[in-house]
Amino acid sequence: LALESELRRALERNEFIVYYQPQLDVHSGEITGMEALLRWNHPEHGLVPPDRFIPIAEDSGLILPIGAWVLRAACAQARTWRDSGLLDVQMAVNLSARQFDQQDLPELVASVIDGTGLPPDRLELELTESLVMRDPERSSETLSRCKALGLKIAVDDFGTGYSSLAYLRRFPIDRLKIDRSFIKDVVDEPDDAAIAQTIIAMAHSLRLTVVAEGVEDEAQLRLLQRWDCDIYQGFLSSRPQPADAITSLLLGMK
Ligand code: G
Ligand code: G
Ligand code: NA
Ligand code: MN
Repeated sequence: LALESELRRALERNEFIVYYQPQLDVHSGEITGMEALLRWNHPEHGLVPPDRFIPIAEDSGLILPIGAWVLRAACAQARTWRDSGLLDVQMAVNLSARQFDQQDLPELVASVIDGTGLPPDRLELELTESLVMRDPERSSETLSRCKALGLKIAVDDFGTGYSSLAYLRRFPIDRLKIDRSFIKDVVDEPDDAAIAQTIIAMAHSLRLTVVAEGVEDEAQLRLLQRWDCDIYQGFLSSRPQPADAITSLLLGMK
């Protein structure tokens, strides 16, 4: 309960901050997107990672105002980068279960898109595989209503939820993110390599793009190139960083 009231205060006091992690084309190395990742800049404890407070925010319902804040902040930042001519790519924002269950989610997203002036196709919503599969009928309907706004849908942590790709394809999704647990040992574990390679091939045959998460070294990247994965994300390229640091990075690339 203490943490819950602290979270409520954190929102009022503007203690949340969005970090951004670039997503890159596996072959060209070009930045093709950014993932928005929430942090809490606690006045005493410093930077608090999301696993430490999102579950409490989720249980208390505070994830709704917090999530709306993240969505607005990330879209506004994407618009700023776009207007400055520094970067015009997709901004990926994570949604939790409570947000996905929100009846008026499409209206909220529409109001953020309108309010920030970000072109709708520059926004991507990330939902975990297990969340999408929890209530397939309902998910399908919610996803369709969101897609009608013109945005993109990515299925996060793919491979951990035991759903078949063929089944998942019935949903209006654009992209799969291979969970980083498969990428971690992809060089040394033949089973993980087989899984990753199979996900990539099957996703492509279903016209989905594939993002590999948690890429930390060159050997992993070389395999992803060989298997023709589309996009990667991970410490090899960049850790999640505040907007200012990303802006410097982009300026340095000009
Ligand atoms: O940034 P980090 O790797 O520590 O993120 C840990 C977990 O928190 C990931 O599962 C990520 O999807 C989740 N997460 C990060 N930012 C957000 C957010 O804004 N909303 C939600 N619902 N989850 C987030
Ligand atoms: O569940 P989700 O995919 O949203 O989680 C993203 C999380 O993965 C973030 O907390 C981010 O900090 C973390 N992350 C991003 N790149 C890497 C990486 O290369 N290695 C590891 N171990 N974690 C990463
Ligand atoms: Na994610
Ligand atoms: Mn993930």
